[in-house]
Amino acid sequence: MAQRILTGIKPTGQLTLGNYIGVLRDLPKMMDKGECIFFIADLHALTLPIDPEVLRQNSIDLASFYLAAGLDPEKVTLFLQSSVSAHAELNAIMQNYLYMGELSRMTQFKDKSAKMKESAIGLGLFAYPVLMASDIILYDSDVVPVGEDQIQHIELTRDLVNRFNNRYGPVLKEPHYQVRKVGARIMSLSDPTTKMSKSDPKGDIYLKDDMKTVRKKIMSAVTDSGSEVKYDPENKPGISNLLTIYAVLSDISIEEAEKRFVGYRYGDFKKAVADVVVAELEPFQQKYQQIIDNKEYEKALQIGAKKAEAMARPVLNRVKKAVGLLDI
Ligand code: AQP
Repeated sequence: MAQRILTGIKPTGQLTLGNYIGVLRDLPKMMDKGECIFFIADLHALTLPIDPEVLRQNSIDLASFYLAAGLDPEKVTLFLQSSVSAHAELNAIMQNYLYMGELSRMTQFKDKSAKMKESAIGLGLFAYPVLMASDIILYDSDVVPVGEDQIQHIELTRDLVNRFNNRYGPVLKEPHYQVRKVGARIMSLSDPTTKMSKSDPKGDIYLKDDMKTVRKKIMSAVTDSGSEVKYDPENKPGISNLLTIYAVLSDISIEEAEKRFVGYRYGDFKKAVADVVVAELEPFQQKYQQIIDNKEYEKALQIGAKKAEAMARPVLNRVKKAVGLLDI
């Protein structure tokens, strides 16, 4: 059987250049490497307060961005998580095999909950990795392409699979994560020591930003003292982040990018970075707009939900049988 490649993105906000470089840009290349299962993690988006209309719009945008990146809906399975009820059903089972202690150690939970009053932290935010593990397990996924921040959740999924299989026999498939060597963690342009994140608007480049705004944001990105364009994330986080963006979008190595900018002043270097970002985003946005105008996402999501349901149901049934749930 071809390997199964699965990834999801939450429609919590407008997609950033971080989401694009970390995951989205690579997805079309995977269509020939295995069976691709890509979804909009809309149930996950409910783990933090979100306006219903904003969630609807974000989900449409995200589906359209997936397609604009070059995915062929006939070749991949593209769907809304909430359209396939097996995700929630498997979650209800799997929540019994992950424990409070390990969930409370998840960095993403600690970061997100640290900004909230305890009385406002929903159970869904705490139990987020259970649903994420269920998403992955449900398709017998082999490979999960993610940005660096999601590695911990995949490791936890692997722990869950081993724990479950030790108890019930070889029921679940063990997934592996796949992260980019360069660009797995694009940093904020205003604070290059923190991750560029769609729910934290400072320092983001949004995939929907107009090109003038993109250029302005890059030209005013925080850089470092000194004048050399050199990759040194510890001492030059701002320049290193811009070099990373340039290298990935130009399909060259960091070393090659460094060589191109020997003797450049920061201002001229930033202009070159802005040029490659604009050259990438402008046609991407045009495709996105065409998909939105023709509502191409609707049919793609309908076909995808049916295909996903057909893949998920047998795995769910296998798990139900293993734990002793009757099938009458
Ligand atoms: N800055 C980033 N650099 C590289 N990859 C990134 N990803 C996110 N930010 C960066 C990767 O994008 C995928 C989608 O992530 P998600 O929507 O499931 O949530 P996330 O990881 O929490 O991403 P955000 O943008 O930070 O969302 P919010 O602000 O809603 O929490 C993942 O594979 C992620 O690693």
